Amino acid sequence: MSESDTTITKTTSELDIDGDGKVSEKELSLHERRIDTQRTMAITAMVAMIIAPLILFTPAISVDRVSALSDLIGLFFIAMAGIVGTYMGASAWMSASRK
Ligand SMILES: [Ca+2]
Repeated sequence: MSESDTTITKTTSELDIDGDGKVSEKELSLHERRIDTQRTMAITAMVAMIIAPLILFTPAISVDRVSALSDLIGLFFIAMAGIVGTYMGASAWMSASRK
């Protein structure tokens, strides 16, 4: 068994949800949907981190309100950066483990 065969077997076993040894179209589409959802979450978090400060700097939001929510705003940015960072790290780790 060559190295590429081992890689294919490992990848196939990860995609084979019901454990019958074959990757069906449904299992493949579930895998693709999961990857698409994770990418959408990371993009949404990145866009939220760009849009949130723009909204906070508009005159519609009072300084008092921003001051009152400053702890929550800080946690929001940490959470969004965590989602983006985890996605980037997991993507890099998964592409590196395939080689
Ligand atoms: Ca299967």
